[in-house]
Amino acid sequence: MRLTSLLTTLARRGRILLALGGLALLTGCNLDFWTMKGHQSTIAVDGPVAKSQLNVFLVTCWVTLVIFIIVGSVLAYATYKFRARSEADEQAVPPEQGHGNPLIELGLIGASVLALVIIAVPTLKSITYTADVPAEEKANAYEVNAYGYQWWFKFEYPAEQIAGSGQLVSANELVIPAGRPVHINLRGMDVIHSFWVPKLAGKVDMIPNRGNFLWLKADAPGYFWGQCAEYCGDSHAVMRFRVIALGPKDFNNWLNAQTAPAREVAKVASTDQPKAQFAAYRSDWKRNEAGWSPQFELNPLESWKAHQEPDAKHEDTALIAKGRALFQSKTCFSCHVVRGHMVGGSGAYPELTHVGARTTIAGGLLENNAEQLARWISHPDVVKPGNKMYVNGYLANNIKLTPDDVSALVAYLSSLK
Ligand code: HEC
Ligand SMILES: [Cu+2]
Repeated sequence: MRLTSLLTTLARRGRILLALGGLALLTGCNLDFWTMKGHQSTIAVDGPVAKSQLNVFLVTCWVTLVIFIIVGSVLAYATYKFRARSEADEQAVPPEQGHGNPLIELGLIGASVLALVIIAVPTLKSITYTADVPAEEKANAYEVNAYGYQWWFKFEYPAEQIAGSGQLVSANELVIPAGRPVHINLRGMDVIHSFWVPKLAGKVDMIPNRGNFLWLKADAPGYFWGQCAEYCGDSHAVMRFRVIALGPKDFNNWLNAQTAPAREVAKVASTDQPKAQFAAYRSDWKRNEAGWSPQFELNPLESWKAHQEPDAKHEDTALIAKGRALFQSKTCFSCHVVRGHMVGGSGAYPELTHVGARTTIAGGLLENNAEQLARWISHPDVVKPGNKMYVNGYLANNIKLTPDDVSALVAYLSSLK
C-alpha cells in the first residue's frame, strides 16, 4: 500500500518535471525567460519611473493573489466538504435555498472596496509621479525631442546648437545623461507610433499633430533596448531603437564629437595601407532577420564605446574617398545629411553625420558593422519590407549598386565616427 502511493506520487511529480522540462525546451532553456531579465524586461528595471510603475504592478499582483488564495481555499473546502458521498446523496433533493446572508454580503462588499483602495493609493501616487519631471528636479532635467517615422526614430537635442545648422540631430540611438531626469517630447510624423523603453519607463504614443511627452531617468550608465509599441505598418515589429545612458564626462565627450562636422579622411597615396575586406552579401538572409554578433550582447555599453573611436590604422583611404563620391553620385545625399561633407538631405531621413559612432542601423534591427551595413545598403527592401529608403530612393531614383560600390559606401559610412 505504502509503496504504491509512493510510486503514484513519483509518477505525478515526474509528469510535472516533464512539463517543466518541455516548457524549458520550448523557451530554448533561455535563462532570461526564467529570470525575467531580458533586454525588454519590465520586471528587472532601472530608474525611478519604471520602478514606480513596477511597484503598481506588484501591489496589484499581491492583492489579487490574496483574493485568489482566499476564494480558492473556500471553494476547495466547500467542494470537498459537501461532495456527494453515496448513491443516495446523488439522488437527494437539494436543501431549501436561502436568499443569502446579509452579513457576508456586506462583508464582501467592504473587502472589495478595501482591496480597491489598497490598489488605488499607490496607483494614483505613481500616475502623478510619472506624469512629469518632479518640480524639485525640473531645473536639472535634460530636454530631447523624439520623432517616430515609418520605421525609425529621430532624436533632436535642442540644448546643443551648432553654428549654421541648428540643433544636434541623430537617429535610432538616444544618448542621455545618466542620473539626470530626461524630458522627451514625442511626435509621430506619418502615422501613430509609440515610444517604449521597457526598462526605463512605460510607453507613450507618438501622434501626428499632438504633442505628447514622457520623462525617464537612468540611475547609472547603461544600454537599453527600445521598441515602437503601436502598430504602424509593414515593418512595425522591427522599428526599434536604443537608449545609451552615460556619466557626465562621457556624455560631454559624446556631445563634443557629435556637434563637430563629419570626420574627414584624407586620401593617402601610400600602397601599404591594408585594404578593407568585406564579406559578400549572403543571399540566405531572411526578411526582418536581426543581425547581431554574439560578442556585442556580452557588453553592449563597451561595444558602444568602442564604436566612438576611429580605426585609422585599418582604414582604406582610397576606398573611403570612392565611397564619398558614390554617396553623392548615387543620390544618397538627397535624403541623408552628412554635415560638412556635402549639402543635401532633409530632416525627414536619418542623419548620417556620425553614423559610424552608432551601434545599430535600420531602426535598431542590425548591428552597425561592415557585414550588416553591406546587407542593408545592398537590399534595404529585403531587410525591411516597404521601407522608404527603397521605395522613395532605390526605386524612384533607380539606384543600382555593384558589390564594389557597396564596399566603398560601407568604408565611407564606417569612417563617419
Ligand atoms: C529616399 C530617401 C533615401 C535615399 C535616396 C537613401 N536613403 Fe538611406 N535611409 C532612408 C530611410 C527612410 C532610412 C531608414 C529606414 C528604416 O530604418 O526604416 C534610411 C537608412 C539608412 C541607413 C541606416 C541609418 C540608421 O541610423 O539606421 C544608412 C546607413 C543609409 N540609409 C545609407 C544610404 C545610402 C548609402 C544610400 C545611397 C545608396 C541611401 N541611404 C539612400 C532614406 C534614403
Ligand atoms: Cu512605429
